[in-house]
Amino acid sequence: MLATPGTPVESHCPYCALQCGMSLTPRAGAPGTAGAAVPGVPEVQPRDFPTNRGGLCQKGWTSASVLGASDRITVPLVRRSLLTGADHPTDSADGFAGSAGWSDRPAGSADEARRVSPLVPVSWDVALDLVAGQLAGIAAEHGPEAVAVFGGGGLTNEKAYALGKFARTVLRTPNIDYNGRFCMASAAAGMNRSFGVDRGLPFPLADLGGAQAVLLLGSNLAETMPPAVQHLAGARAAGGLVVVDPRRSATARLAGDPASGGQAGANASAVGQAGGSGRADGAGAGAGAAAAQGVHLAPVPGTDLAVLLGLLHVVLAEGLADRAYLDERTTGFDDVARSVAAWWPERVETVSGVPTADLRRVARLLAAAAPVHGGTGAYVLTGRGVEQSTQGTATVTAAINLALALGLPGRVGSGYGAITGQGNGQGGREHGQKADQLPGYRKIDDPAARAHVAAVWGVDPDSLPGPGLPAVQLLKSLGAVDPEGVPAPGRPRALLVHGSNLVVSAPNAGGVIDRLRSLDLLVVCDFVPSETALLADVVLPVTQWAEEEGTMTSLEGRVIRRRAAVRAPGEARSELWIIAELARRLGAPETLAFPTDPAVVFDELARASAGGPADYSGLSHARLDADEADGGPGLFWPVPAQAEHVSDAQVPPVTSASDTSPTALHPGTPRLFLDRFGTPDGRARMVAVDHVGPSDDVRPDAPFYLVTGRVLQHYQSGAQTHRVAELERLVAEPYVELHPVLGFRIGVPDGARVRLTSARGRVEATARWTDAVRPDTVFMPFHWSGVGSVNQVTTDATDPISGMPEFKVCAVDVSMVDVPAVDVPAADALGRRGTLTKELST
Ligand SMILES: Nc1nc2c(c(=O)[nH]1)N[C@H]1C(S)=C(S)[C@@H](COP(=O)(O)OP(=O)(O)OC[C@H]3O[C@@H](n4cnc5c(=O)[nH]c(N)nc54)[C@H](O)[C@@H]3O)O[C@H]1N2
Ligand SMILES: Nc1nc2c(c(=O)[nH]1)N[C@H]1C(S)=C(S)[C@@H](COP(=O)(O)OP(=O)(O)OC[C@H]3O[C@@H](n4cnc5c(=O)[nH]c(N)nc54)[C@H](O)[C@@H]3O)O[C@H]1N2
Ligand code: SF4
Ligand SMILES: [Mo]
Repeated sequence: MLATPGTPVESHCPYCALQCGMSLTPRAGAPGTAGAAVPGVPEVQPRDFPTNRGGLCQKGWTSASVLGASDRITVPLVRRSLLTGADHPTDSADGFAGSAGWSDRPAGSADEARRVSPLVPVSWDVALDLVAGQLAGIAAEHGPEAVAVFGGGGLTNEKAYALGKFARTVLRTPNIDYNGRFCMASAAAGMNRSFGVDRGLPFPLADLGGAQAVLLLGSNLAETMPPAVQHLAGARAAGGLVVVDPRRSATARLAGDPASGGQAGANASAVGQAGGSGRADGAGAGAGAAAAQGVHLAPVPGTDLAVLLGLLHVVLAEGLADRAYLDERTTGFDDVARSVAAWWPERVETVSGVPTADLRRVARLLAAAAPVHGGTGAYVLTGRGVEQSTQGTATVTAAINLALALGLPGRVGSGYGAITGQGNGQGGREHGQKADQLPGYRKIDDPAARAHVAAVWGVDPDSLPGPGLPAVQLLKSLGAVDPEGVPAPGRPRALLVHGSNLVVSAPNAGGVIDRLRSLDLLVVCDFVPSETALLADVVLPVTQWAEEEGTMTSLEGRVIRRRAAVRAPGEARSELWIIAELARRLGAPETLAFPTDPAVVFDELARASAGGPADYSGLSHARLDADEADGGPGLFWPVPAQAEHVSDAQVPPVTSASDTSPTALHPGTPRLFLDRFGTPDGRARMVAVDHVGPSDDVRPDAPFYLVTGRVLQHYQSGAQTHRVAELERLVAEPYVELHPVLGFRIGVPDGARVRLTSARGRVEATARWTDAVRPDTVFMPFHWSGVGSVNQVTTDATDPISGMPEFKVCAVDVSMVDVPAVDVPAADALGRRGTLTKELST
């Protein structure tokens, strides 16, 4: 149901996992409101929601403009050379809103006609028949595993679920994984191993407000979730905010440190800026806040594990552990205690550069905040800075061990959490688009899980494939030929991409682009011509957030509703419809249903999840709507269908006022682990881990650390935010942060063009001098493509347990670029499929 003009629709921001509440008001009289033929851009206003409390960041404020992007894809596109005569479009057809179409460009390397053939608009029937025909042919000749699927943590729960079901039942391929492998995999692996359940924050975010200390490892919350900073106010006031980051990030400045004079609000330039239009960013997000209090530790990149082992060493050596809690609620403590014995502070300082005095101070500060010592509570939180590492799972484990030793997890007002990143980064890892997983966070190799889900789907459990390859290995395995050009049977030859811009965001992106090139068929669903869409054989236009219904699961595990406010432009369709149409064309029997109504898909998802760790069986769109209308507290999973089915009920069952049935509804689980952990014996497992260091360490020919991350104004690959003029104006080009001492030493002045070279490739950008980075380290955000794409340089080495790539740290050489390279689109720079340029209409 679409909104009427002037009537606000309550929904959430399309971008990050904070899922700030916003209301979308279709403009009165504007096109795109109910009954109108073309899309509109609704007005965005923040609304009060527990994570953002009325705040939005610049991306949220400007998010609606992407709905009306001038190069929005509005019809299916196919390489002309793949079409038979009858399918050719008319010359006047135009697949892009507001553009004059796309023209051919001379071929870079013309060894394959298809690679240089332009993308042309076609009807849905032509596009879907072509995709289904090619997929069927490839699977018939090379086996079902020759078709692979790549999903995304931005997809709604319904889409992620439908995609996993489609892959396992129609394509019957094991090869499905998603970009959450780049994002959440190490946190997930660590939490599953230690707690038996992976919900990023096992408590509501607002709980942080009462804590006396918060240890933030590798998270730049002040730029990546600005409105969330208000939840740190209590810890800051108590002098207990500890930020671990090799950079003095905007978040580190909230903790204050000697180099910035311990000043409050020093982060104003990063978080306090007002989107260029006088708007305030997240409420209380830094500027003007009370005197910043806390500690900033700036370890050598990739040495956080040593720091955590050292912190636990001090806690144990000084008798600060919560022994009663350890005895009652954990196993494995003795092993862990032995393993940290060798990490005395002086050794940690040698490895990480963190002074022993700081280490002791932080250990004592955290212990003092712990309930066992009469504190009001402490949290240990991790972000991508420590998780995107070949020892990411080990580092998360060490963070959990520290929290357990202090008696924090499973206590109201204390705990461990991982700060989930993408909009549906939490739900996206629960419903079956992950290589090793079935809906409800079930394991695909568990016979009972297979039987349950197969029964919901109406298929034989034996017909379900087993685990597939995790993302980085999957991408490396793609292609009809191997990297040496030799035909290689058994590799995936077709790839369907839903919600990821791999060309920009995958590690060692040059290699990924080569693998994408070597496919027989690349199909990309997107709403804008991302760099990955520009490499595709078929591009299918999809709806965006404000044009569709569904659910998302926030970083706290709260299941929330996404609602449609405007109509989608042209022929853009929901992925649910695309999946259903492909399933039908691929001969799925009537009994194998692919509903297109998100509420109906959700009901099936709920049944499939019943009894799994992420149990949504007590939820429906109607219940979520009613809870919100009643001003309810929100519903956090697990929410089993029947209250009595919950083994770990933390709150007494309630009957909803809006529900007339006599059955008690489960109220959801805002706080996990209060009585027991999700392990078979109910105790948290402490696992001994050790520090090894980054896979690509500094050496004479690559003497500097490169760390990568984000900037406030841009989101991920930039496919969306580069299309927002206001954000582009604020951060217009790729840049590299380097310390003035380094700049002097190697002769790279501020503002010069600088080149970073690694064993994989090179990247060029503008040098920005700042003393916020260590002199041995450079920092670059990953939001750009082409010569400014830092993932041309990053390593694709992965964590042995989680499969997560080491985005955060690698070794580079840094040099001055004398002659600026010509900045060309990524696809074109690679001299093949990128044969399209957009002609600007004049
Ligand atoms: N503006 C913006 N916000 C976003 C996103 C975005 O693209 N843009 N993306 C969303 C998503 S998907 C995610 S996953 C989150 C990510 O949110 P964060 O984890 O906060 O983001 P990053 O900037 O990737 O990394 C955080 C910090 O890690 C530091 N770091 C790098 N190497 C190391 C190291 O070895 N040790 C330590 N301790 N720190 C290190 C970096 O300097 C950086 O300041 O943000 C979400 N929010
Ligand atoms: N060097 C470096 N690289 C990194 C990281 C880092 O810190 N450093 N961080 C990594 C992390 S944490 C992440 S999460 C990844 C993210 O990187 P990507 O996976 O590339 O994520 P996005 O840029 O959000 O790309 C999403 C794409 O899908 C489209 N899209 C959005 N919603 C939908 C939808 O509902 N359906 C479809 N079909 N398309 C949609 C968008 O237009 C966009 O083109 O990047 C990773 N890469
Ligand atoms: S913090 Fe995240 S959810 Fe909130 S407005 Fe910004 S991008 Fe959107
Ligand atoms: Mo992410």
